[in-house]
Amino acid sequence: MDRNTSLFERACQAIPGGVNSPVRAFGSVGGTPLFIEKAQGPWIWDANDKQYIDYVGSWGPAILGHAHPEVIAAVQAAAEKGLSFGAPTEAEIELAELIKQRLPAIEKVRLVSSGTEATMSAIRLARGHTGRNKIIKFEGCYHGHADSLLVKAGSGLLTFGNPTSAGVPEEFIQHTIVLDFNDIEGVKEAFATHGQDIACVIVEPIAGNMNLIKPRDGFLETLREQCSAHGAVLIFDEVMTGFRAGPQGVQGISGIEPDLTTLAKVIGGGMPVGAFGGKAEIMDTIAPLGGVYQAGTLSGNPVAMAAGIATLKAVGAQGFYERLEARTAQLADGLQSRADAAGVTLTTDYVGGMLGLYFSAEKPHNMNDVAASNIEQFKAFFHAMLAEGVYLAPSAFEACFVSDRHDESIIEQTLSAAEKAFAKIK
Ligand code: KE4
Repeated sequence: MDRNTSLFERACQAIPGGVNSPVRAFGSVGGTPLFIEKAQGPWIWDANDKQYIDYVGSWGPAILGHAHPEVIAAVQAAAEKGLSFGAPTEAEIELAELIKQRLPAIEKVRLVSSGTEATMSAIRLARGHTGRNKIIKFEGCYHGHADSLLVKAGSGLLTFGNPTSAGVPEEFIQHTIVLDFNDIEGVKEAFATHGQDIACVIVEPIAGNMNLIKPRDGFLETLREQCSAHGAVLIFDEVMTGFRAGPQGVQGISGIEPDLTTLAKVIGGGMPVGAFGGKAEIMDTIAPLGGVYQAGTLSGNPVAMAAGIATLKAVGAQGFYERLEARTAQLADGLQSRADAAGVTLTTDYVGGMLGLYFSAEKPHNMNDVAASNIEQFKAFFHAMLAEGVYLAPSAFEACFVSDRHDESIIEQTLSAAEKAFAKIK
């Protein structure tokens, strides 16, 4: 029997849905999820020892390619000195200082163990700092699974068509205002109505959880202006785009300075690390200095710090992001030309090491645009590529990720697979 199938059957006996995170379950594309045995560079091998070119990359962390020798060596060296102490270590200072150096908007940063912890804590901090309750988020953006954010969220919620989670009391989301991504007038109206009650706006400055969607001109600027005018905290959730879209994430690309930034994925290099940081006057409201409580047994874990430090040092190399974006562009342009040649309606977009594929004639500007694309054709393309040994994100509502190890030949192999896949699905 196919070992993915037997492992999945076994997993379903012990783990709900057989997975520890819903989007892995292939629920929206159908079929049996791959159980990964090992990974190296741009490749993964499944439980049948079949090799794939990987464009999930652990949903962003594997920007150097899997099992980068410098990261592995740093993790091994740290592990030999003990795994966790529940006490401060120098490694936490080193990672915090690296983040501050790279992102000038961050004067102080608190390290945690996931993106969800980072955004949940940043929201609490914004509410505690302002003394206000309301928050603004955007439909299709996903900020992790904290209760007040599970409203019209993206990623796995969109994938399974339940954008608002069960189990969240109405009272927990009554202060959550949900607007359409890129809806500039909607933002102005919300502030005109609720301005003095809004603690923060949280946004993926380039959305990656309803597929890749870029901000329209003026959208981020409007968020900045409205937050400044009304004393609300602007939170850029750069868990996915941080050190992925570019060396300074979207805040570097846009020149818009958020009050708080949330990070994870790349800063952990594949180990559990999240972070929230920003203006010292806001960050100093967090315990033990201020009254907003936040804590974590494994926050700043030394082994995870070692992975994050090695990763951030490696992405800081001269020319890293130019090389990364050139490969992503080669992939996007190649997919577009092959889809055109096959008569398949496709558009693509990209930034840094992130790629969006849309089976629609136009690039999407919000979640409804993505939902209106040809989802069935995406599913067929996903499976046709899987059969050709290419592992795309198993959802039309996710972005794909390129690593430094996806060199020109890997991209060309991917495009050859796509040519066959487009011929199959047209
Ligand atoms: P985690 O709690 O999964 O570390 O981070 C939550 C999160 C917060 N903010 C943004 C912008 C994110 O993209 C995420 C997590 N991203 C998804 C990928 N679409 C994680 C994959 C999964 O849920 O398994």
